[in-house]
Amino acid sequence: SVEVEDKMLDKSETAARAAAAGDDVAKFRAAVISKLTYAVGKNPAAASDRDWFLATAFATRDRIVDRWITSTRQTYSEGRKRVYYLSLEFLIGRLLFDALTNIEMLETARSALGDLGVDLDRLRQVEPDAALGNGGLGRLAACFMDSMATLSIAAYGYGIRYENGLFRQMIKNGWQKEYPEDWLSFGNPWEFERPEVYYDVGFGGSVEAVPVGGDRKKQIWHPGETVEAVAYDTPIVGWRGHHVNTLRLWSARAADPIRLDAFNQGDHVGALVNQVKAEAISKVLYPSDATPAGQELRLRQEYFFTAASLRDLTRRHVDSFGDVRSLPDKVSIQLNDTHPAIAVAELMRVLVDEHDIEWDEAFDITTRTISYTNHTLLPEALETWPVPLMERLLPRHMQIIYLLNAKHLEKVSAEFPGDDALLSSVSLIQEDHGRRVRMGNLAFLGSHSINGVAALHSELMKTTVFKDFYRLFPERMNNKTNGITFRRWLYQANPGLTNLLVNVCGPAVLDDPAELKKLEAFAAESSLHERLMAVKRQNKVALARLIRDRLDIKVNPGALFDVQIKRIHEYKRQLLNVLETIALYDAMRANPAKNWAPRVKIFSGKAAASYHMAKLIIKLANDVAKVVNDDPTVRDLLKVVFLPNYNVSLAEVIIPAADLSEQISTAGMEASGTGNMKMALNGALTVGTLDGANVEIKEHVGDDNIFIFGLTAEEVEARRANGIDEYGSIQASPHLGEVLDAVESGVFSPDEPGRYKSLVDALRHHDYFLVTTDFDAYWNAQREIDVAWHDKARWWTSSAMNTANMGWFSSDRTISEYARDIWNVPVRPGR
Ligand code: T68
Repeated sequence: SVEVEDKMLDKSETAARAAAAGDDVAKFRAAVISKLTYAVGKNPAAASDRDWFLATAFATRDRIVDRWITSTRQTYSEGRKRVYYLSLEFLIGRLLFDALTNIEMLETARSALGDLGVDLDRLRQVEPDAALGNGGLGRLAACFMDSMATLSIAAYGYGIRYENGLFRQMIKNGWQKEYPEDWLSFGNPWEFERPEVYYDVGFGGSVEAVPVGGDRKKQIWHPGETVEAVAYDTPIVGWRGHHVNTLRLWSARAADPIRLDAFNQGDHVGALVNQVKAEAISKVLYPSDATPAGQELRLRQEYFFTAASLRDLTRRHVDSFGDVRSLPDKVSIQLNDTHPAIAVAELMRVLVDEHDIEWDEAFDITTRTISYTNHTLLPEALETWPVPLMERLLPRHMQIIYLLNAKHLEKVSAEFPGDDALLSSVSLIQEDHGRRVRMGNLAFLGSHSINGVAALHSELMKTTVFKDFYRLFPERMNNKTNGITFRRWLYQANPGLTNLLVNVCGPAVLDDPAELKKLEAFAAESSLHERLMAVKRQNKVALARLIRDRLDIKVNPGALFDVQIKRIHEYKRQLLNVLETIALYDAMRANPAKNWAPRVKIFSGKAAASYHMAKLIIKLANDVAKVVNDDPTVRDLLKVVFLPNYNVSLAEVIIPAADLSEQISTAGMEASGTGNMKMALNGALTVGTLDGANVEIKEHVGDDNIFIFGLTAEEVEARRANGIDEYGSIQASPHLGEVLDAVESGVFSPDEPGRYKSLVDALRHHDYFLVTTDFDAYWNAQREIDVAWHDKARWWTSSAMNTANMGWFSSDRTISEYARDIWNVPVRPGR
């Protein structure tokens, strides 16, 4: 463990601080005992680790609450502009170390518990992960919450309090199996239920046109069904605890039973059915990433949390400022992908129907308040909803969407007369294959800012999904390259490296990641290399222990840890990595004495339950692992590991131990990536395509310190247009043909030789993701990596150069850009 705090003090202060610290340890110890007794109801002799965890979390939470109330009151009294981050996903992970690190109490808590004979690191492990997200999009929202608090932005996160987070993955006989993740079963010490804060959210019913004098009519929506959204608040404390924001998650509750009874005319069983239906909304996170779930319950989730959030924020705004007309000056609403895009229609409804504001003014208020972030170009991932479903579930919103569309298309045809192709592409309604509402177009039309999440992705948005919208509103589109919070992904996950960096770069590095650059001056020094190696070694030993405990596989911490961790997806090309692993295995067996870099290939990630190809790739990785790990010829050269149930906590162990970071998506398909940033920051070298943020990582760390291979996005597009020559690629490759033959014929699946027939068939004939095309380039990059690995001076210089130059990828930088360019709010780094 590191005593980071000590490094930040000059010597004259140290003694005084030590006395104060001792005092604080005693206070914290007393607080934990008090919580254990009066909040958990246990005496120390009978307390389990879980009881101690709860008591410690409660004691920690108390230290946050006063600052939370102060922050909230300050925002109110200063009349500050507020930012609302609407996201269907927040992939938070554990909070105990996060909170303790940010309020600089980690060592205090450690000693206080130590005095009681309790090990803080053991308590850390009993906290369940809050996995209210699928992958990068949800994790980005969590990093942003940390940075918005750190920069003292008055921000609220709004989402859903799913009872079941992302499924727990088990690997049985090599296959993924999904089990529910019941993260709330032992209570959640971080949240505050607010039973008094709830809103009715309506669904269905009808719209009545009521005359209001002259020939004017007012539309009144009479929902056929209402569900209550109840607030649960979690304080989010920023770095050094200067500012605390709120993450408000909505839970669905049936409208009160008496009303239900009336609704069901005394039918109690019917009432129960309705209760179950209402409460289903917040029961479970949709576990598909990058492909829309396309089901009614999903649309209900989207409207449920968007409507509740808008009601809550307009109420707060009117309380503070009296009039909804000033909304754009005092409120920014950021839509995290299109999941909350119905906000555009809902805000129009609230302004026009409930506040009697004229249509055009309402639309002006809406667009100046809302902005939208896009996270994918994959056409199959763009959300659309069937018009009949929308009409049934949200009849008034459907009217509003039609009206928005009519006015929008009218303007477009005035500006570009006769351009029917343009009209149909920018329409909010897709007309072919059954009429559907295009949520991306709705979000774009209703926003003043539309951003992508890496430079390449934002450029591609202008030429693909939003090509025609870009013609109409070029000034609205911008880039905000993603970032990660260094508090979680460096200070908490890698205290060894953090300590080293504080020593070398000075304590200011903890507040200003640009200070990491100071490492560069020492990057080539062998004394630095020794220290970096020692830190990495320790992290690898810890990971090796975890691998042994969970999988009963022994790996050598001296080998190169080659890591691919992310959702399993064809475009991310875990298959390319597995095929290269097989080729490497063959080559090692053929020539074991060659100068190979001994490797541990580490895979981890979940596949959507219905994504058959992704699940088959998991099975292949596990089949290959079995063969390789049992083969004595490569015993000291190669191991293959698939770690089950990838989540934030597992990532915190793997990332600091990675030597090589696999970022090998088909160019043009990964919007940004953020795992790439986490591993590079922790000193791993990247092997990657010119995709997403890899492009910018390369620019920052330097061409010599990253291994880039494969087709560019432009070349990918050209190949797809001109025909992908799978046969030619396989013929030309010295290794690939043999690998495919082996997989196809059942070498890795003797119990079912035909298991991978379809998979190999697809590669031979419809290789959309260009695995065969990029295979040789990838193989060659890996052999260059073998050479670099043996040159220890070169490797560790590169590793240092990565860490030294990743400061720009802090989510504090990203959020500062959102604040300046999109939200127009000040940032105040709390140094
Ligand atoms: C990811 N998207 C991008 N989507 O794939 C990744 N989608 O490149 C990027 O770094 C990250 O967003 C942050 O910008 C996702 O993670 C989803 O998880 C998702 C979930 C539901 C529906 C669609």
